[in-house]
Amino acid sequence: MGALPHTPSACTCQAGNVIALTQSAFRTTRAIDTRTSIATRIPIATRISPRTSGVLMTHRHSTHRRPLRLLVLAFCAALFAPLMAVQADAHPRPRLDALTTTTTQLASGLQRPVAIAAANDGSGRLFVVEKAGRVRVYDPAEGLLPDPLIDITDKVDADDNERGLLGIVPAPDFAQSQVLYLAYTSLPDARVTLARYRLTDNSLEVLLDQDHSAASNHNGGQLAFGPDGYLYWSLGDGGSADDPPNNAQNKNVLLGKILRLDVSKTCGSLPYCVPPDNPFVGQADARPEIWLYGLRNPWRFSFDHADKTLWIGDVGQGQEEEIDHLTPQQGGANMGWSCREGTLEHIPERCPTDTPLTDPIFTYKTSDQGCAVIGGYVYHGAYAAARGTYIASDYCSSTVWALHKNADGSYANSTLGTLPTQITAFGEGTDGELYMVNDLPGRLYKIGFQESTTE
Ligand SMILES: [Ca+2]
Repeated sequence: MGALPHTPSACTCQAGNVIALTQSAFRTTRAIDTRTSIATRIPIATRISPRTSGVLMTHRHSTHRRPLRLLVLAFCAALFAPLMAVQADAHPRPRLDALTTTTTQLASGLQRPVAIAAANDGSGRLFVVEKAGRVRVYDPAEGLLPDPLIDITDKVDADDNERGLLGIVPAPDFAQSQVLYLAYTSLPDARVTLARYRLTDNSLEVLLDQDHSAASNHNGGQLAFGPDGYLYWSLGDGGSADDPPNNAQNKNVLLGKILRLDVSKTCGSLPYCVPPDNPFVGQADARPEIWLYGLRNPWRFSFDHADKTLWIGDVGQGQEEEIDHLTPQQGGANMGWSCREGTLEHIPERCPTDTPLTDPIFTYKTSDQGCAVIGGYVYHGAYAAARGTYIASDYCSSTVWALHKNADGSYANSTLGTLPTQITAFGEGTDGELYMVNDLPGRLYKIGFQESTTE
């Protein structure tokens, strides 16, 4: 059985033996990419050790030297004030190379879990999607509840490795409405489907679907509400290899895209509305629902609600796994596939002559360093040194990639060790903490961070 978002022939991971490997590797690995160590990019002002500052501040003053000391302090304050102001305005600067991840197992016994969403109702619950068509509940007080919250297995085509119930997000007003949105491959004709589920009456209302019967891989399936309140949904390119119909570059079809929808109201016969500022509204030969195109299998994406940016993990074919980072002003961007795979030219005759391509901000080698990127989240939890860091991983290598945008627009990256094997998805708690689930092991973990103490 291969990776969920991708079916690599090279990945022959078996659940049992890789778990054992991970338990030991997890504690001992401190894989730092020294070629791109973030330490060299940290401005000097931020490298002042708190310990040194503390010694300075607690040094006993002699009374007669106080005026001179005050002058020195004033000079130092004047010298550093502009730098500190710049730092306060910029992103925080975590020392990525000093961190490793930890995991705490919260639950086991899940059947091929593929997505996590936090209940935004103050309960602290996590909703965990099982590929066959169930939504399970992890309650912090009760653990994993035995009965599913939702069971739509009779509506879900979970054939092959990549079809199934793949995405979930609660409505922004979930606490009152008890509405969730689901993304799945539907029976009987394998359409990738966006639907609204009401817990009040267990009703399922299809909002939008797209034929995906030609091949079973690359279903996409991430759902998230953006900082703008609109619902974003990712769809894979239709599957097979090399995107035979060139769907991703064809704006007339929804495959190989991320869509942006207003699901808070209806428009005419549509059970949703197209936001009027979507990039292709009113344009001939383009579906107005499209926000981004040229994607292969954007299995997992997320928003950083602190700066409103969008992070995408787009699974590669055989050369490069890629991570994209876009501002809200980049709607309409062409992300390159299948003209390019990652940063590499793939099918040159499909490269547009009139449209610039948006490059990934980070890539790694598919066969050497993993098999399928699992896009994650920017961390905003309790561990201060990791805040503001985008965390992603890979289904086969379990490597934790940490990315951070520097003030000059460049990106720092580091690896923070490895996670338990076969990660399929990250989740973000309402408190900014991160979680993960893994495929055949069927476990839910909370992710933490610790400072490395040894070289
Ligand atoms: Ca791309």
